[in-house]
Amino acid sequence: MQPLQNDRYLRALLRQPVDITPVWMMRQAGRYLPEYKATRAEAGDFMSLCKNAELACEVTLQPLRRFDLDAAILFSDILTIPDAMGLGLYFETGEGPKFERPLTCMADIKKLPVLDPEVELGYVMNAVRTVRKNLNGTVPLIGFSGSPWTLATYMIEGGSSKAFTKIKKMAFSEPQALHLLLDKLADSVILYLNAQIAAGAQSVMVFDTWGGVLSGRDYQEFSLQYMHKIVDSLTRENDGRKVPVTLFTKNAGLWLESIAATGCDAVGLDWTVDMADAKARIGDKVALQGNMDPSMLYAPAARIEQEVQLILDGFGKGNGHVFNLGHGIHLDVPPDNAKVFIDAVHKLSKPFHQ
Ligand code: 1CP
Repeated sequence: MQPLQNDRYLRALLRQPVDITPVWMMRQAGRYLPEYKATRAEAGDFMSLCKNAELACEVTLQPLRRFDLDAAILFSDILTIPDAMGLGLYFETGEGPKFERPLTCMADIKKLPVLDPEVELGYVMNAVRTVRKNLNGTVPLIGFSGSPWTLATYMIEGGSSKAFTKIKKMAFSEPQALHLLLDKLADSVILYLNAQIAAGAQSVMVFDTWGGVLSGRDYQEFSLQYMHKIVDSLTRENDGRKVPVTLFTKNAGLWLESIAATGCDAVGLDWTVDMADAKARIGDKVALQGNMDPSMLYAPAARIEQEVQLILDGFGKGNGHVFNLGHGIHLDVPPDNAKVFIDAVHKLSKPFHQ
């Protein structure tokens, strides 16, 4: 395996010095890129794209050909685990992911199989190996999973949700059923992420997109507790290098201290958090990833650059900042605006590392 040429991203996650602030974008491979749409059309449907290692590798690399990104993220989806558990994932045009057989009760949850990710999710590991080979040591590869809570929302709601009434009904009237599900999911996520690390992922991130719809107490009980278990059970070193772990809960600004206390290396921040405030609260324990509002990418170049400067000023001097958007890039953003953003981070961050 080639030695890593650009390790800024891994160094920043471990709060080590870097020359400029590393940057990548959540959902950097995807529908805002015309070349993605072309490859997706070639693959047929979305899951066929995920299951084809060559095409998954191609779309992983597409944003890196356009932009000066400091990391690649594996092209896949968080819903691979529920799909492998047999829930029947499908996509309806314009409506997002859906399950043919959502979970409704304890009996459904008891029947869920324990996954062997090397078998049922072997296609993900093949994609990791193919991407690592093709990256050829240029930048590190990020592996990822959904959090148990976020995966459970899709498995119980049967797809995307706004009010999360079905899963909350289970949480508050049949908590032992939901805890059994979350426990099974946490075990699967641990095996899944450790398999990605063994296959070559150089850092891993847990996406808890929906943890922020809970009260503080319920967040601890139904989401953070399980992410804590995951952090405790991951392989933290591979090939002589640390494998940093990032936890991202959207809308979790009130709970940063407890997220940092899990022992993760980095906390992902959405744009509702003030960077200077987050640094003062947890910057001595973890690295911070974020946090420009993805809608800022609709603005003129000068406004994007101004916002990058404000966030860099907020973090200030010191180690431990990975620049990112506060959530995924929107699908109608002009790719040139993403380039303005990425170049601005590199150009404007130099003085903070002298
Ligand atoms: O039609 C298509 O091309 C499908 C759109 C799409 C894409 C491009 C889906 C379906 N997933 C993905 C890729 C994806 N999903 C990545 C790729 C790597 C990257 O470039 O970042 C990642 C990391 C994800 C993770 C993901 N999927 C999350 C967590 C992160 C987040 O953005 O909050 C979630 C919640 C999903 C579920 C999902 N899968 C797809 C869609 C459209 C959704 C969101 C549905 C919803 O809003 O509820």
